[in-house]
Amino acid sequence: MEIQLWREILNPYELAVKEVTTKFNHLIKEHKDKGIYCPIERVEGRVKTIASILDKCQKKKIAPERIEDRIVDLAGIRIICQFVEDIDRVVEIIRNRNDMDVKQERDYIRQMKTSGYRSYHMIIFYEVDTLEGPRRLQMEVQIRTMAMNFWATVEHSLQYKYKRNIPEHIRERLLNAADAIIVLDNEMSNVRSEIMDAQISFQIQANIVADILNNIQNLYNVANKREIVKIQDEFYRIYAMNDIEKLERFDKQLDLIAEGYRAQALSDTTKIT
Ligand code: 0O2
Repeated sequence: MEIQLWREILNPYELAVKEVTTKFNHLIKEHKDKGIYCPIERVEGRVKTIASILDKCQKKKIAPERIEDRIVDLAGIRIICQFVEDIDRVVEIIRNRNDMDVKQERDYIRQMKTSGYRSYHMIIFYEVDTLEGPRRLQMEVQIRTMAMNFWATVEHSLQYKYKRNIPEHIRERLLNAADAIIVLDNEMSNVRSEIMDAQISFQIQANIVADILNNIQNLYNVANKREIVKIQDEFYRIYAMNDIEKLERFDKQLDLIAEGYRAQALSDTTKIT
């Protein structure tokens, strides 16, 4: 097939990967802004390489005109979670989205592959707008924990190195490692709520500090220098106390000060007119 033709085929898939990755990244941001725990740690996306497509066509005897129909992972999204429990929440999020239509689900977590591979797979339909009009494309979404991802990445490299014929002694080691990953994920699940609490309060604190700094920056335009220096010193003093409630109170006080300046500016304008 001509290179140009490959481009034409893969172009809409590139758009789909970009759009879906952006949407999930935005979801992470929305959680952060609201100071709530996000079940998605990070998102990756890729369009399958031509070499890998050719490889799959050969292996599965797929005719070139059936590529888009038979190869469901031309566009692939990988969602990495911190904890196994997060995976079900992400699956639910995807099932409930209006812009993604689930065609198939495969749970390789409850039913691990013989290789030791674990991950939750969803094939979805996703529509993109192209010059030629809307295109409804298939995409594969792989959802897994960071630990599962570590295992799969290493195993994938070994499969590549040994051309899918990994020697028996290495395969055995990989299976042992897969068992260790299950233990690790379970252990992390046991401290999940502790870790979540810590991460949420860290995020809330980061949001408050960002708000305070924003307020101080705005005050530079209206307040006098001496007052700003006083406010800044007060902020550093409270920040050093490591007390989120005190920071929150200080943030509210700053809101009131800013509000006072706004009211004053408004009455000054009314007086002039
Ligand atoms: P690549 O290079 O990642 O794109 P099927 O005939 O449908 O049962 P298929 O199409 O391979 O078989 O689907 P499956 O089994 O759901 O696997 C789809 C993808 O999951 C693979 O894509 C891999 O990315 C990943 N995967 C599946 N099994 C394994 C495994 O044992 N180890 C690792 N590391 N990844 C796995 P590709 O196209 O095979 O590979």
